[in-house]
Amino acid sequence: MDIDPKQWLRDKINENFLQLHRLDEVLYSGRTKYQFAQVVRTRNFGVCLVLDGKVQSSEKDEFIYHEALVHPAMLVHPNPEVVFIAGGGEGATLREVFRHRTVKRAVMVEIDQEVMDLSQKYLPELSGGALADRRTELHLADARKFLESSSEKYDVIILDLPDPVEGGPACLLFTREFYQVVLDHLKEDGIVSIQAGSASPTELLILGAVINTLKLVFPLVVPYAAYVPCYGGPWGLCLASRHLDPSGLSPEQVDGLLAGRKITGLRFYDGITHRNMFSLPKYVREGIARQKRVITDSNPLYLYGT
Ligand code: SPD
Repeated sequence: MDIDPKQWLRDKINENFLQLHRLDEVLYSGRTKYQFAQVVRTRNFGVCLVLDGKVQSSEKDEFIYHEALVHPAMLVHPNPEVVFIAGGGEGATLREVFRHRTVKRAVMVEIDQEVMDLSQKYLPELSGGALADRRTELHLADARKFLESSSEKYDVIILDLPDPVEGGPACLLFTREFYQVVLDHLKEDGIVSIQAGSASPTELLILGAVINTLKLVFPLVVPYAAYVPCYGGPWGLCLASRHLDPSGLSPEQVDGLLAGRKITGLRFYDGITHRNMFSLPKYVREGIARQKRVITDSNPLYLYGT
């Protein structure tokens, strides 16, 4: 097959595995201050934001990732009022956070103004107006430096980051030192939700290492996964807290909690989906248990190949 780069976007999953998206149009392509950004219209997934060659959000399936990242943490928290989001420049994580009417304030810290501008220009429906919500407090900054320089504590912290691509802006947001900063900024009942890399059988290094690293800092770490087609496979997520564990909630309990918060309009997440996400397949449980790697500032872990 001809893979003319003008006609195909290559998302390099690893050195031996490319995911190709047929392109209808390149809407933007250029370097921001922090990363290489593209906005493309693909035949299969519609408009996509691509950072350092990796699809971050697609028009057609972004709801899966963003609902999966946000709602388990928000629902298991008894009363999430103040939420912190690291990254999430498209505004879709913020959109999902505001489905919870308990939220009084959402502090979002995104490093890359150009990513936010591109998302607003080409994918405005992802934020759905959430960036202009009066409860939104937006900061253009490095999320780690922001937290390190503040003493505020949050009910829920959501790390909506790109993969730890070498030279990219997220590498030091996957380390033990950063996770300690996150714990220090969680209230007693607080919980953090983290995008934690692929959950495909051949790609479990990052997920396993993130879990090992979180376990050095947090009393309770609960991994789960959702299949996100535009990421090329099942995607790993993690919840970490002092004592909140949503993994045992039954479908009826989850649906009851959603109804109690008057949340409607979800396309992915409900009680049955919750049970599915927290029932990791055997190969994932065994694969992450085999990983011994821990991620530190002095020994960071980079995504294999970019
Ligand atoms: N391999 C792509 C993983 C992308 C995870 N971050 C997505 C950010 C979307 N808000």
